[in-house]
Formats: sequence, C-alpha cells, structure tokens
Amino acid sequence: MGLDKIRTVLRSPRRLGLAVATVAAVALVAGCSPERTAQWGRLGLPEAASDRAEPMGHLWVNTWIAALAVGVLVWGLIIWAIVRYRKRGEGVPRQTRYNLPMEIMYTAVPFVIISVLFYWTVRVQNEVLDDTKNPDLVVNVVGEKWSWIFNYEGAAREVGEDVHDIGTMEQIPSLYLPVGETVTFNVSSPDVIHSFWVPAFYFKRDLLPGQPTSFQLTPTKEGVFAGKCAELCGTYHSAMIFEVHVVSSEEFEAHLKQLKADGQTGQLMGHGDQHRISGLDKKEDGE
Ligand SMILES: [Cu+2]
Repeated sequence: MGLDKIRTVLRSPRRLGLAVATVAAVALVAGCSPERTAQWGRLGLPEAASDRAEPMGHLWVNTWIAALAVGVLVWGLIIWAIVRYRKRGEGVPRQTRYNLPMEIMYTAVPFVIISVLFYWTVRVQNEVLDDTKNPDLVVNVVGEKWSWIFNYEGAAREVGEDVHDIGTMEQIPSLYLPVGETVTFNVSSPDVIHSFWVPAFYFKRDLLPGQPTSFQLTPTKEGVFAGKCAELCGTYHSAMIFEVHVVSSEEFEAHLKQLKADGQTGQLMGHGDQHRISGLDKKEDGE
C-alpha cells in the first residue's frame, strides 16, 4: 500500500472503519484452530468431559442468548429514542411524567426475566447436584494449604483397601478416575476455604472447613484435564493445581495397585496427618 493510499484511507472514516474491520477479521480467523472455533461456539466453555456438562452448557449458552435478546431490544429502543426525539428547535419539548402503564411495564418485565432465569437455574442445579445414584467409586478429596489429597475407597475395587495420592514436592497430585463410572466425591478442608474445580467437568465445589459435602459425577471422556483451586486461599493458592486422568477401568485398577505398591495405603485427612505419609512414619519411630 503506497503512502498516498494510506493517506486516502485515513482521511475517509468509512474506509478507515472498513480497513480496521478487515484486519481484525483476518487476525481473528487466522488465529483460530478448529478447537478454538468450536470453543467460541460454546461461548468459551472447554470441551465437556463429564455427564454434568450438558445441562450446564445449555444454561450458559441460553442465558447469553437471552441476555443478548434483551440487549438488542434495549439498544434498539435507545437508538430509536435518540433519532426519533432528537433536538428539532429551540422550544422546550412536551414534558411527560407519571406514565402508569409504562412504570408497571418496566417493573413487571424484569420480574419476568428473573423468573425465567431462576426457573432454568433451579432445574439445571437439581440435575447437576443429583447424587442419588449408587456410586461405582468413592473418592474423598481433601484440599488444604496448599495442595490436594485424593483418597480412594478401595474395599470394593480390585486393590481391596483404601489408597491415597498426595503428590510430591516435584509432582503435582493426580486424580485418576475410571471413564463411564459414577463417582461420589466427599470433599473437606482442614484449614481455610478451598474450591475443587475441574473446568472440563463443568463442575466446581467449595471446600468449607468443618462442613464436609459431597457430589456425584461420571467422567465421559478419556484424557488428561487440568484441575485447580478456585478460591483465593492464601500465599500459595496458585500452586494448588492437580491433574485429572480419566482412564479405562483396567488402567484405573492398575493405578490403585501401584499406589498400594508405593505404600500409599489408608486415607489422609489433611494437617496433622502428615506423619502418616509413607516413609515418614519410620523416621518418626526412630526418633
Ligand atoms: Cu486453595
């Protein structure tokens, strides 16, 4: 593009707008992998990996559609009012107030909007929080300053006893789950509020000290997913990450057996339990 041409574009606001829009569109499309494009379709949500994702995803997308519909209507009315009632002379326009039908409308309409959102939120919440199935696996999750403990109840599995994974100084903790099996999670915290969050599961649960809670979900897709603490819990909050491995049933059983072979048997419930970390107890005995 020659300098003269650039000057011509800069002089014309319409051409400048077109040029900016073209550059932005090209940059947007060129920077998008197919996964990214699909993620745009889900309005930012990652690819779903649990049975709780579908109702959550629908609620998320449809709420945005509803918000956009209201937005378009409101923006339209604002622009219409600006154009229709723009200044036409020096005289004071006709003054209107106490329009009762209008006031009733703008009180009633927000109530209708809130009622619809409330109805769908409660419906989705009931579906997502349903924990009445008989679980194939129970995992007791402890979030503490500043890491995670995953205790697997192993009596009904091939491993035959409880095992746990707490990670190491070099390795963040891993949560292994068998694909397609219903898992009950009991979550607790011995210190401050943490929050168990696996974005790909579309599920998050706060861990409140002194108030253990539980939930249920079924992982639906094999793979490795990121997990994190979603509650600012102190100095090393950012270090509270973990990895979720959704694997086949055989791989899962093999992992539990490996934990047992590594001596990570029994359950750890957080601070004060540290002396039970395998290997450390021997040192303590020697003291
Ligand atoms: Cu935390």
